[in-house]
This record gives sequence, C-alpha cells and structure tokens, in this order.
Amino acid sequence: MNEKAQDDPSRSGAQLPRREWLKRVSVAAAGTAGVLSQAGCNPAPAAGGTAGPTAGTAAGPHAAHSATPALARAPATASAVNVPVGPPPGTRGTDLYELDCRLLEIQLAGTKVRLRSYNGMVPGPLLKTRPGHTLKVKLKNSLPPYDSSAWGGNHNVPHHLSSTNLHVHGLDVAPHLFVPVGTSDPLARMIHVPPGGGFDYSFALPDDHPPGLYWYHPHHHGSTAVQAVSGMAGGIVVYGDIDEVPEIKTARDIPLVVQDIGLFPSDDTPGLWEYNPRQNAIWQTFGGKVTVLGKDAPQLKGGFTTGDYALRFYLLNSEPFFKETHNPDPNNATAPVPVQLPVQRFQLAQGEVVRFRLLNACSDNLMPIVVEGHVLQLIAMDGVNFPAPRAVAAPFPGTITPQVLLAPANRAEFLIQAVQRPGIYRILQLAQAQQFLQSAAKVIAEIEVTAASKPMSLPKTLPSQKRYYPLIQDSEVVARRTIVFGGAFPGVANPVVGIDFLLNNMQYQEQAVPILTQLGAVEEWTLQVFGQHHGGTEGHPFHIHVNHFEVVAIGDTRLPPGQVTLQDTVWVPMKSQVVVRMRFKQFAGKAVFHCHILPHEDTGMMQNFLILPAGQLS
Ligand SMILES: [Cu+2]
Repeated sequence: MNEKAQDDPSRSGAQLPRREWLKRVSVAAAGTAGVLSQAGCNPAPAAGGTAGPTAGTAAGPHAAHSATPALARAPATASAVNVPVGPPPGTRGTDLYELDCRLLEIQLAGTKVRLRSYNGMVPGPLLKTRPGHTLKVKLKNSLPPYDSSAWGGNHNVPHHLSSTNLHVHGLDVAPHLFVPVGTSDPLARMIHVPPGGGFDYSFALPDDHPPGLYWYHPHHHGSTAVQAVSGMAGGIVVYGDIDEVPEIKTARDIPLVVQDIGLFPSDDTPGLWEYNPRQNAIWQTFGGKVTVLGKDAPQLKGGFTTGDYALRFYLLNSEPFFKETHNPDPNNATAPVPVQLPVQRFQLAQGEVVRFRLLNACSDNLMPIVVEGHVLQLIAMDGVNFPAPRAVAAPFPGTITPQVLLAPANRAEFLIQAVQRPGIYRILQLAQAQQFLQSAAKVIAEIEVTAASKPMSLPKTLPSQKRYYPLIQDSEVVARRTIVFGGAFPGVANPVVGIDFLLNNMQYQEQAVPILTQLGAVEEWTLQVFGQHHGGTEGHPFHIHVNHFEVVAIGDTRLPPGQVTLQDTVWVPMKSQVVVRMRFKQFAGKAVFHCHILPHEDTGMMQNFLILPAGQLS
C-alpha cells in the first residue's frame, strides 16, 4: 500500500482546484428547458427536419399539439426492451440466479463495441425476489486476464480491471463486500473474484423488506468504474404488498434502466471501441491525450478517465438514445459534444395508468427528470414507497425544475396517467452543470398518447413500509457526524491518477475503519460540499450500504415530514449540504459509504464503517 501521503494536511487547498479550470470554459446555464434546440445538441435527422421546439417549450404542455418532433424508431413495449417483467420465479423462498461476467461484442448505433456484461446482456438480467426470500447469486468471472504488473500497489489507482465482486445496491441485507460475508473484522479484505474464479452469494431478505426497485453492480475497489461503465449493471425487483394495490396491480410495469457506456478506440483491434485502459494509463480531459506516470503516451488511444470519454453512449434498456464525444476545443474540454439519437416510444391510451421504474445506473450522470405534459405520481425512491403517491406537476415551459432528481444509483418509481390529449410527450433529462462535465439535455424515451381510451384510476394510499416508518423522531438521534466531500487537482495523494477525491480529507483505506456505530443507534449525518478552497468543484452523490437514510434537509431547508424520502443515495449539490438520518436496524458488520460517481469512488472517495452489535459502544 502506497499511502504515505494520506494524512498530509498541507494538500488541502494547496493545489489548483478544478474550479479554476472550470472558470476557463463557458458554462451554460444549468437545466435550460428547450436546450435541445440549441447548437450542438441536435435531435436525430429522423425527427423530420425541425430541431425541436422553440426554446422554452421543451418541458411544457405544447407536446400535445405536436410541437415535439417524434424521435421514436418504433413503438416499444416492456417485452421489447429486453427487461422481463412479472412475478418472481422463486419457489420455497429461494430465488437462484447465475451471473457470468464476460465480454460482449455488439454494435451500438453502428459502432462496433466490446463491452463487459452479465450473461452477455446489457443491462444484466432482471433479478426478482420477495421479502422473506433468500436471493442466491452464483457469480462467475469469465473476463479475460488483465495485466496489472505495472501497478505500484496504491489501492486508489485503478487496477486488476478484470477482478470483480457483487453488490446488491439498496437491499437491506447483511454487509457483503468483505470476506467473510457479514464480517465485523476491521481488517477484513474486500471480496476479490479473479478471472476464472467465482463466488456464491446468499442474501436473506427480512420479512419486512420494502418491495421496489433495487439493482446490482460490481464493487471491487479499483475496477468498479471500468466494469460498470462498460455494461455491468442490472435491476433487482422485490415484489410485495405494493404490487397488490388494485390501481398498481392493473398498471403495466415498465422498467427503465439507463446506463452510460464509456469508450475509446481499442489499442489492439482496429475498428473496435472499448474501455480497457492499460495499467497506469490516464486519459487527460484537458489536452485530449493519454499519459502514463506523467509522460505522454501517444501509442495509447485510451486511458482511465474520471468522466470524459472519446465516445460515450447512453442506453435505455440496452438501446442507445444519446451519445457524446470528447470536445476537441481546448476551451470547451468539459463540454462533451452531444448527439440525440432516435428513442423508444411507449404507447398509452388516454386515461391509462402505467408504472415506470426508472434506474439511473450511469457511472456519473446526474439526471433531472421531466415527463412532458404529465403529472408524475412519485410512489417510491430507492425502493421504499411513500405512505401515499406524491403528485409532481410538469414544470412550466422555460423553467428548469425537474419532477424528480436522480443521482447516479437513484431509482424513482412513479405512475403516469396519460392525459386526454393525443400526442407525443417526451421523458427528458434536463441539462445540468452540477458536475465536472456538463450534461446536455437528453430525450430518454417518448410516450405516445393514442386516440384510444382506457379509464384507470390512481391509488390514494400505499402500504406502510414498517421497516422504515414511522419516521425517526428528533429525540432518537444519539450521534451526529459530518462528512465532507473534497479533493484537489492536480492530485497529491494520488499522483498516478493526477487528482485527489477525498472524504473528510482521506483517501480510501481498505483496512481502516474511521467510523464505529452499533445496532439500534440512530445517527444524523451532515453531508457537505464546500467551495473551491476545499476542492468542492462539483456535486457528489452520497451512498451508504446496509440501511436506507431519511433525507431530512437539503441546503438550509428542513423538509416537512410529508416530503421526507427514504433513500440509499442522495445528491449533495455544490457549495451546499444535505442532512440525513438513519437507524442501524438489524445487520452488524463492516461496510462502506462512498461517492457514487464511480471513478471518484475507485480513486479514493470511499470510507469503511463498522456496525457493532448493540451495547458494544458506550
Ligand atoms: Cu464524487
């Protein structure tokens, strides 16, 4: 372990923060509705000649009057999007799956790509289970060997890119990153499944586990980002009482799995795109080149990147809907060149209610979501449903307010009741400038409201999820902590990568446990991103394993109980803070919390914590 620079306080604020770089580029206003019509973001030619609605109407009700050009290639149905829906296959309380990690060569929008996959599918197969069931996963690693012989041993430098393990994100089950599963040994090492290896996981869900959308992805420190951004992620649906609500039971259940796929031209195979950086090769966003240990490496076409790729596709249920390329303009290096692609279209009859389950499985893209012309009836975040649907009206034209904000790893489950005006309505990701890279507005999919009518109704209440309700009372909080997201550019603690990503001024240490808590404890954590003198150059999504938290305050605003959400991941905006509360309910052991921008996590923005049995801390 090469971590001697770990605790050097002099690096805080001593380096040129990335904010300085950001100042040198023209940063567009975040989330401008109608941005799809702006230069550099052209809907596909299939749209029929017009480049989109006039600025200010993208998120408005005008779609019903066909102001929105159709982008769809063909009507899509749940069965056409490679994500099966329906009840889980399990019997006798066990749901068994095999996940084989292997390469996959396919074409994305005419580009030949080599991806990493589960079972040759991107996204991986949808896993289905129920409260009280045991979800068993036989993980097999068929990825080819990867040469890390040049790795210097710093855990926070990407390495062993073909080694893997499995995290079931958001499931309220025993900690499962370290060996043996459920261990409370502070020195326990992370599960490492090398090429040719395997690991049998068994996740026992509590009887009161909230039913909803969860997901899985690799979590081997040093290879998580590379594997996830080349395809390795999939959904998990826990079925339960919410599926028996009559208005929900009769609604079509449509998963929407959004992934980003980062690519460079292959160093070995002409005409092929992949993300397989050589050990210590780093992609330099500024300059658009590859370096190895600080020296230019013009023989290499790609390197590990903290966000910018030569080419990045965005997929919905395996089909590309958007792509970006590295911006060669040195003054705009943090604004990838966006191209809208044709999208899938879902047909709804007027008055029909459908249930969408939207997963942001992107490695690092914050997604402010709008469904044009429709009230979004939010029923759950991160798998835990509210006591009743929360109606979020579509924003007025020209405003930038999303109906739901999805950080990387967040899930939103919502009902849409088709309006009484036939037309094409878009499901949009608004533009945002909360990150190192600007994220252009994207059409994710379209809803076509047809001439047919299918009157359905919306539920007034939803089952109470007793594992998380009633909410935590002020008097129950026994400990308060502060977690600060920070960093420095150029990096001091992590010179190989060239940038530091820190939590409470530390890089990740596999065998350190900075935070101890115990079962039964209720804690309040304040999550902060400061200004540039603390390296706060962008927002970060906080994610913690094992237990969900209540989001009780955003910025200076304390949320009323009716607006509190249970989440396992939350976006912490630039120069702001978020306050969360959590109860360590059932499972003891060593676990982690981290930034869910995966290249940040892999290069150090993660910490361990240990949940001890009750009564072991006084
Ligand atoms: Cu981050």
